[in-house]
Amino acid sequence: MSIELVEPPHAPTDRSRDRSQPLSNLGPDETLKAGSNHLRGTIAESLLDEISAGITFPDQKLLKFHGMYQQDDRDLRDERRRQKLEPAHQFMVRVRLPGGVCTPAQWIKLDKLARAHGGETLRLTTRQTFQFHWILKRDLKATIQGLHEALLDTVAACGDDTRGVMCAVNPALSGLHAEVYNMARDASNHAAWKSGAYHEIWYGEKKVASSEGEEPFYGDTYMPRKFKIGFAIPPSNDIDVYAQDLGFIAIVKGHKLEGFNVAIGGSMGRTDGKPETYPRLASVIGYIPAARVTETIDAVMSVQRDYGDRKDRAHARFKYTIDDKGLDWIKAEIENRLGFALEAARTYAFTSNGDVLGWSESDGGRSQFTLFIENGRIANHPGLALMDALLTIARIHEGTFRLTPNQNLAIADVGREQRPVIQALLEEYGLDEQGGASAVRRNSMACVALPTCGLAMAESERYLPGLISKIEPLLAKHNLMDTPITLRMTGCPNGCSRPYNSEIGLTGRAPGKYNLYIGGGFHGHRLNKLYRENIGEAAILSALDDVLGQYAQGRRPGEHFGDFVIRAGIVPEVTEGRHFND
Ligand code: SRM
Ligand code: SF4
Repeated sequence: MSIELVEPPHAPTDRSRDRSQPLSNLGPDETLKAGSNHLRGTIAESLLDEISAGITFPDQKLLKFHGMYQQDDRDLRDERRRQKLEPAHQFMVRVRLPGGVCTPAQWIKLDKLARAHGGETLRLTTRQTFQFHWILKRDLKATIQGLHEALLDTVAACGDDTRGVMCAVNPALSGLHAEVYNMARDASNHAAWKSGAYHEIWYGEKKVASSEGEEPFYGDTYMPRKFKIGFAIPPSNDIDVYAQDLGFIAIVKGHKLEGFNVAIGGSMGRTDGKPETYPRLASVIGYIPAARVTETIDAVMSVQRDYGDRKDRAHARFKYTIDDKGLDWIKAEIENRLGFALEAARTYAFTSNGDVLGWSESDGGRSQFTLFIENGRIANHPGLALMDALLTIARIHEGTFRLTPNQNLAIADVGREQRPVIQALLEEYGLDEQGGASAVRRNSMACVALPTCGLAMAESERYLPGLISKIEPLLAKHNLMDTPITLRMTGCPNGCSRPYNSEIGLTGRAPGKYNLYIGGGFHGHRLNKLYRENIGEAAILSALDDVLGQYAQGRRPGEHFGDFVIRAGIVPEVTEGRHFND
């Protein structure tokens, strides 16, 4: 069944595009959204079709707004093609989990669903949520309804909307964390799309007629592209606030939240060989009192909604709107919509974008254990029953879990009496020592890539642990095993592990081939620079041996690797402007 691509009848609330432009002049995704009956499309029918394990192409696109992606097992692709079979379709399901906070009861449910439908694995993502992979079409509804029982959903986890709203996982200040986390949760609820499509398709509810229009903010065509929001609490920049389309940097006096500096226009995605696409770090444009967060979200998002490129999706992120129109123009337009001028940005300082691993104290006598989870993969690995261990902990844990932006997991809000119980379980499962990993491994991230990601050009999650095992002897040789250096790998240039602001970045070009970037800022404040292009493992190790050796010899006390390679002239600094890093 095809979707009718017609001008929607309920235009009055649709401020989501320049109405002087006929739909036919816009990109195909715009006409698809506009004709989708607010994201219903024919998803319900596609789910019932028993002939294919997949769904129609337009429904695949709409399904993203519902937090799900049709994928296929790429390890099996060639063999199935040879056998003239359709690809081994399955679905990735991404949970909406603002700030990465979940309860033990929710964990138990997620674990159960993953064991029943998700290949007995869960994946913690770089935006603090869970992904299920390997879900078959026939199990999608049961999965979503199971999440619903645990008060979770997948609305807007993907698609041209707000995505997962991030929040710093600040172990030291639990009162402040609670306050800012509540704002992140409210922001997610406020900015998520509102159509009844989700309830009708996944929960089987009847359509409710409304005179107001289903999407008072988004209209019929939603955002031009994904839009990402995050809340940072200095001195930790764990959420990588400069990689967000809209970032809020908490300004705190004592332990009291005063307001936020506002940063706009961050994003990582780029395409090899297309210099008109580039990563850009967000620009700080001013300060707002804490009470103004919601209206600021509306003002900033509406500027992008109304001025973002709706013809060319490769040019549709907010960063391009800002660079095309000029930062001053965008800021003035935001202030115009807000009805007040932003105050001058307040002083703040970040010190790192990593996690503090192990036990740390919170105020009020509670503590938190942050567990290093290599690349966010939760499964029962040979010799490490990680999934079982976390389920056992969830069964007795009385606090919360916090998923970190570095794909790690904090067992948070642990009371005094519970701490020894949790410690004993960590020891029983061999999770207390964190495996003697190098500081580089503990500060590493890899995106999912193969075999599920349809865009991967090279391995990432399955390859990085082994590569680090080969880098570690070099670190040992240069006496750098305990020196934190951020290392991030992706299987393509899209930047899902935020590789372009790491001190060492590796982005996949082809099977076994990567671009090597160095010189990013230790706390995510500076883009790195292309150092070697399209190289294989031997060349990566040789290049790293050389630059790590120079760093070990020439660094100043406390100097980070990224800062050193710039000071030593190994790569030039990526400065203001369009932020090109290749
Ligand atoms: Fe991402 C697309 C995985 C964080 C930039 N990302 C994808 C897809 C859905 C592939 C696709 O479109 O078919 C990947 C699914 C792989 C799989 O099998 O699961 C995927 N992205 C991920 C995750 C799971 C990586 C991870 O290992 O944790 C992260 C999920 C975050 C979440 O919970 O919402 C993830 N993606 C990011 C980030 C980091 C961030 O947001 O902090 C970025 C860079 C920031 C940015 O948006 O620029 C990112 N993903 C992209 C892009 C490039 C976007 C662009 O504007 O250029 C794509 C491709 C696209 O959208 O066309 C993409
Ligand atoms: Fe897939 Fe590329 Fe994102 Fe990795 S960076 S998950 S390969 S889209």
